[in-house]
Amino acid sequence: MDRTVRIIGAPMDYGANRRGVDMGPSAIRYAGVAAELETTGLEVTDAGDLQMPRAEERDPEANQLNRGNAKFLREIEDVSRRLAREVGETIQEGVFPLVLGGDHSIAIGSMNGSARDADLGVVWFDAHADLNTPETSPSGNVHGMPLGAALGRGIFGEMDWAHAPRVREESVAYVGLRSIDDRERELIQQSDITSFTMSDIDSRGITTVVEEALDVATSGTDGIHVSLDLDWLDPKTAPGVGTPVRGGVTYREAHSALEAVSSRHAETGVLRSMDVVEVNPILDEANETATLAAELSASAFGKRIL
Ligand code: NNH
Ligand code: MN
Ligand code: MN
Ligand code: MN
Repeated sequence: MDRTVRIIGAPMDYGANRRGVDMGPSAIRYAGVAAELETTGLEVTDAGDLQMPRAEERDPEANQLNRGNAKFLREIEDVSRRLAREVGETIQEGVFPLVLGGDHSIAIGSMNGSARDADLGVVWFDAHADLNTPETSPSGNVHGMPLGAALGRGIFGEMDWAHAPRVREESVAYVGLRSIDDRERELIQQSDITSFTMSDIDSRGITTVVEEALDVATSGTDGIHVSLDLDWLDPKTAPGVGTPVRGGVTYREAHSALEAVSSRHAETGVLRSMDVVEVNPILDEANETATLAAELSASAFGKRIL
């Protein structure tokens, strides 16, 4: 890859139901993400972390801005706005933004920033669909809503700007779903989103599925955003995540998938932005999940394992 990568830390944990995921950016840096990326010949810079309001210091009245049962929308709104600006400016400079989470609510900011100057396709590697809205969410956790927000599907109140009109349902592909809420299932069926579940991977193989997901996301768009939720992997391989779900992809499948992303980029230059989310080192064994996050980031940028 020709580009410079800028690491942007987004130590957000307001979107999930447990603490610790705010340490994700430190854990992934500690696992050597910059050095991993440099082995592919890329130039890597680090913009540091976005400032987060600390949970212990937050305004107890903040919940008055909630919509439906969405929790901490004020904090998430503020962070998303700043992250969107930073991602947008990074791309304008010709630099590639690699956003380290933090919980998956940060993808609201990443996608919004990346879609400012482009029709944006999205490949969503996740056990979960993250298509809830404040009206449909069973948990109120905004990390289950970033695609709902980007696609303009619910009423997010102060955060309705998060609707990114240049992200269209027909350019969004899920890979590896295995935990979908009932209302999300209906939303997916009514939508033009393409969904590849774990059973699609079982029957058709990771390579075919990822190639098709890339076809969906690249067709009729100017570029793609890749969102990698570490709970996409099997919890035996990636235990350090807040919401583990059995039956995820293996180490080999994960690498093969991200290598397919980098091959596609090498052919057509499609990759615009990426986030790596939900690493929770508190729940981890010897920083295993962050190490995997660092390695998979490098695979997405051209590192090869034989
Ligand atoms: N769908 C559930 C919810 O909305 C779980 C979302 N959790 C995730 N998503 N980790 O990737 O709360
Ligand atoms: Mn997710
Ligand atoms: Mn998930
Ligand atoms: Mn829309």
